[in-house]
Amino acid sequence: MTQILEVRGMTCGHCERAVTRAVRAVDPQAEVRIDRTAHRVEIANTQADPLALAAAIRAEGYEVAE
Ligand SMILES: [Cu+2]
Repeated sequence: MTQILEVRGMTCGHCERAVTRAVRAVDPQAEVRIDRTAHRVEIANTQADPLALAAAIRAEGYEVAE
């Protein structure tokens, strides 16, 4: 399944990598595509709990819309 999250606070490639790492820590098989200007994080090929993914991204210091 594919999940789309709205994530605020990503300003550069480092942020994108931090978010990608956080997602992969929850689900190593997840495919992550990020458009930071659109605040869009697409997580494909995942069975992970959306709340767990959001929590991992928040733990890196980014804001995830409900
Ligand atoms: Cu950054």
